[in-house]
This record gives sequence, C-alpha cells and structure tokens, in this order.
Amino acid sequence: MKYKEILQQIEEELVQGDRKAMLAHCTEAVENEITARTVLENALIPGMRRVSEKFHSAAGSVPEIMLSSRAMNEAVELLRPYILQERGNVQGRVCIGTVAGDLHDIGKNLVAMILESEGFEVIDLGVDVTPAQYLKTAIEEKCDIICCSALLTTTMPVMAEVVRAVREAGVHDHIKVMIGGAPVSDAFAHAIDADGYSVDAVSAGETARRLLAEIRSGE
Ligand code: B12
Repeated sequence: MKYKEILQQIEEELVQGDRKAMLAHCTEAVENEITARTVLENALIPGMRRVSEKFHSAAGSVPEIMLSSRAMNEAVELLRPYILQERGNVQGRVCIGTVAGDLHDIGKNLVAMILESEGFEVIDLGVDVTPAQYLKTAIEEKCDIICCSALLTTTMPVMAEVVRAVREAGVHDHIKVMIGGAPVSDAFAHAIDADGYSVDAVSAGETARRLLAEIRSGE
C-alpha cells in the first residue's frame, strides 16, 4: 500500500473503532519506512479529532467512542518503542498526568509521545493525579517540567493548585508547569500563572523546549 493510502486507512479505522485492522496497519507503516511520528501526526491525531467532533455533533455514541479510545491508546503503546528509537539526544525531563478527578488520557498520551519523540524523558503518572503527586515526582525525579492535562471543566482548578504547590515549595526556578486539554486556553493559563500552554500535542514540544531554555538561562 502507498504511503498516503496507509495513513488514510489508519485514520479511517481509528474513527470506525476497527482496532485490529488499525494496529496491523500501524505495524505495516512503521515496518515500511514511515516514521512513528508521521503515523501519529498524520493519521492518529487527525483521526481522534474526528472522533471528538463526531461526539460533539451527537453522531457518535459512547460505546463507539470507547472503541476508538481503546484503539488509540493501544496504537500509542505499539508506536512507543519506534518513537524512542527515532528520537535524538535527551534534552530534558518531564512528568505528565491527567489531573485529579479526570480520567481522560488520550490527549495526555499523545503529548507524552510527542515529547518523547522530541528528546524528552517522560514519566507518565497516568490519570487522576493530585498536585502533591506531581510535585513529589518532579522533585524526586529531577523533572524540568510538570505537564497537566484536563478534559473536564470541573477539574481545571486542580491545575491552579499544581502551579501554587510548585511556587509554595520554592522550586519554581527549576520546575515549570505546562498545561493543556480541550477546555484549557491561553487565557486560563495566564489567569492561573502557568508557565506554558499548548493547544495540541505537536505544539507542546515547542512550548516544552521554550520552558527548558528559560530554566537553563535562569529566567
Ligand atoms: C473520549 C472521551 C471520553 C472517554 C475517555 C477515554 C479515555 N481513555 O480518555 C470516556 C467515554 C471514558 C469519557 C468519559 C467521560 N466524559 Co468524556 N469525552 C471524550 C471526548 C469525546 C474526546 C476526548 C478526547 O480524547 N479527545 C481527543 C484528544 C486527542 O484531544 P484532547 O484530549 O483535547 O488533547 C489534545 C489537546 O487538548 C492537547 N492536550 C491534551 N492534554 C494536554 C496536556 C498538555 C500539558 C498540553 C501542552 C497539551 C495537551 O493535545 C492533545 C492532542 O493534540 C470528549 C469530547 C471532546 N470534544 O473533547 C468528551 C468530554 C471531554 N467528556 C465529557 C464528559 C462529561 C465525560 C464524563 C463525565 C461522562 C459521564 N457522564 O460519565 C466522563 C468522565 C469520567 C472522568 N471522571 O474523567 C465532556 C466534558 C464536559 C465538560 N464541560 O467538562 C466532553 C467535552 C463531552 C461533551 N461535549 O459533553 N469521555
């Protein structure tokens, strides 16, 4: 199958929740010189965007969303070793998680993968992560950045608590907080004094590099 066709196929199978076929095509892609990063950016991310839109327009049901969500997370697992192989020198360390009370992890997993592909070491704390857990991990594991994901408007305030915890612990000079998730905005990030925000996984890499440069230059 040709390069473009296989990516289209993966995207379509993700939207349809056809897990087996999609995982087989992901394997075929990476074994045929298509990078894992390309599969991520040009098939899985656009596919998941369509799934979200379907849900918004009420064209999708919860069981359908669950099928696509499961397929998506398995694809991320499948591609991870390839992403690690493709990445360059390690440049920094982050811990990432979905905030307490929130179980949505697809966006968080994509951001984790993109950051890994951009040369960050990523400690994934999973979902339902409390401010204390983020802070403890960041200090003990010497992370440069804490990444918080939230998909529920009711869990967004936890991000403000994380920012506060980092400042109160006196480690803000070397640990920055970066936030994201569908309901999160640049304005919200400013309002809670977060150090960085990105609208999607691809631009998260850029923001993480900027924060790392700020830490290294002592800003
Ligand atoms: C899939 C999904 C689910 C799945 C989750 C599966 C999983 N493993 O994650 C299931 C079915 C389990 C689910 C459950 C629920 N859900 Co839901 N879910 C969605 C849905 C359809 C898509 C979310 C998604 O995965 N999008 C795709 C990913 C790739 O996008 P993303 O997460 O936004 O991430 C991108 C960016 O935001 C960014 N990003 C994300 N995180 C981060 C972090 C950082 C640091 C950075 C820089 C960037 C970044 O990069 C990502 C990639 O580009 C959304 C609808 C929507 N349009 O968002 C509703 C939605 C989020 N859910 C909603 C609700 C209400 C729920 C439930 C409460 C439903 C219920 N009554 O039980 C439960 C919540 C359970 C809980 N406690 O968390 C509401 C939230 C409404 C609100 N105002 O808060 C939404 C908006 C649907 C709706 N319109 O009503 N859900």
